[in-house]
Amino acid sequence: DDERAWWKEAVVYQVYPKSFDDSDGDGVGDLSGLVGRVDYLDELGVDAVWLNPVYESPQADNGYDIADYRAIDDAYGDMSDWERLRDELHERGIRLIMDLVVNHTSDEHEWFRRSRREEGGYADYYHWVEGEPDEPPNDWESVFGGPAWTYDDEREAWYLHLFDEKQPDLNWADPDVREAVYDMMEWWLGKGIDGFRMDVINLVSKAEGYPDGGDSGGAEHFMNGPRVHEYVGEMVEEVLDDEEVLAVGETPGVSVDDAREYVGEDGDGLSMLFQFEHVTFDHGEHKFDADEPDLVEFKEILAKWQEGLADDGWNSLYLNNHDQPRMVSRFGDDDEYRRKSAKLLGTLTHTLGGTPFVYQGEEIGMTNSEFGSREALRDVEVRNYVESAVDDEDGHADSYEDVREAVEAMSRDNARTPMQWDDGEAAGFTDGDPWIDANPNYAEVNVSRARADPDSVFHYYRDLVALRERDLLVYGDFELLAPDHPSLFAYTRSLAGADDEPTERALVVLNVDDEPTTFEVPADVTVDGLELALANDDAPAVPGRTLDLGPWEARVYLTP
Ligand code: TEU
Repeated sequence: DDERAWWKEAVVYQVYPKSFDDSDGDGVGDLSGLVGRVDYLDELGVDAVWLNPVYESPQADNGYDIADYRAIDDAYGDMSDWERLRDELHERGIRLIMDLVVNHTSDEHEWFRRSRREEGGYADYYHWVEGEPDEPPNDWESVFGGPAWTYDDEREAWYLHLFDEKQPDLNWADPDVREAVYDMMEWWLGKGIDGFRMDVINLVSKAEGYPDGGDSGGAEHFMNGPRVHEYVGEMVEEVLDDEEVLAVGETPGVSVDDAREYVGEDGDGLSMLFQFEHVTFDHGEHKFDADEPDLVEFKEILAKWQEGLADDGWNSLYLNNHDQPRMVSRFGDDDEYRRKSAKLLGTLTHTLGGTPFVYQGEEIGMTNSEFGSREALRDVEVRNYVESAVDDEDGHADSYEDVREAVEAMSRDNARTPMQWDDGEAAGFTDGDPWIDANPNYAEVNVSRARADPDSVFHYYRDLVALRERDLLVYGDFELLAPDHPSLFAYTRSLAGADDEPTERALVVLNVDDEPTTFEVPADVTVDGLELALANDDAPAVPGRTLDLGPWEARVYLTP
């Protein structure tokens, strides 16, 4: 579907409020702090903000455990602060996308309280299974480790939680649950939001009878489950049938074919998905057993998604978010070539087809941090992992030191260290004690310094965001060049005119390596008419047929 839409032409900025800006000195980021930074987002030039959860929550999973969907958690401020944020963003033409977390609630949600007491109408709001207190109903595993079931003494039954035990899964088979979710979504749309990012929306349907999963941990019985398209399609029909409203589904484990069922012409009607293939291919047994990412495989995956959704559906483009390590550490070079590789990776996400998502701090080349002791860790996922690896009888490690490198490489806490505003205490994030330590490199890596340096990642990102004004980069066809080249990521984009002849062309060349690379442009790629639009190094204004690229050099050539 080649229809235009604002969310196809947008660059979206993801704000993790807990770590963005703390205005009241309690060490936790808040909405007022974010309001004070809206001009910064405007200067970057982004078109929309995706705000991670700010709803009432006991913070077992940093707000992905919601106790009241219609209340702002005190830690972030109140509803008037939220309305001020909405108005400040809208005044600058920046849209606001809220996080929708409806696969599960907090166990402190009123619904769960009533459900465990089997109070009228709420008894089936969650997945309850009778049984002996020492024998879970099946072998499903939680994403955060351990069994996906907890025995509740009050109701004397097991309840399902694909994540933490404080995040009981809602039972979407109960039509009252679906109606309650749709009512809440309508309520937020009524407050003037511009869309939703839907947390693990492809997990909401669980196979009847909860059959054992064997070595998949149960995933085949709840990932893209039996009624998922009935539910998502109904949600779109009931609440989201307005093209102007962005609906981005977070869908771990989907293939391109699965994706089309959610976003394709004949699909459920979502706008786009966050798929995970390019951010899990380097995992071993699990994320804390990861290898160096292989570029050829990385290119293959991204090209597959470019081609796979080219004519049916739409891609999101991201290398970073609050669940992933910092891209410059994972896919770039966070040492000698930090800034250059950060610009190269930003060039990739802003010149592929789809909607680029910039995660807070990515635009100044923030890197992974250090977690010298397990006490420095905050995230439930990594704390559970360290406990299972080090403390448990059958754990594979003798001490934290044995797992520290893997933890520092992949922990979600890497993405949650405070946004680095300046070289003051705690990187200017808070006047108090930050809830998580700032990255030790904040004196060098911070917004204030980046703003003052015309050669910074920040100013390069402003140029990238401006470059996205070109339909060529938003809607153009993608073709990967040199697929087997071990260090070069090169591709063309082209926009055909009425006669199907390309009227606008782009050639993007990225040297993903700290060694120089020479690229012979394939004979069937036309270089005349191309001019340099953006580069992270000195580069010839027009491309020859042989391009000599320095370490981590990125160039965007296009027809003006
Ligand atoms: O993440 C879903 C999810 O699958 C990720 O947790 C990912 O699988 C994991 O980090 C990889 O090890 C969403 C939210 O983005 C995440 O922050 C929440 O923790 C999770 O759902 C539960 O709400």
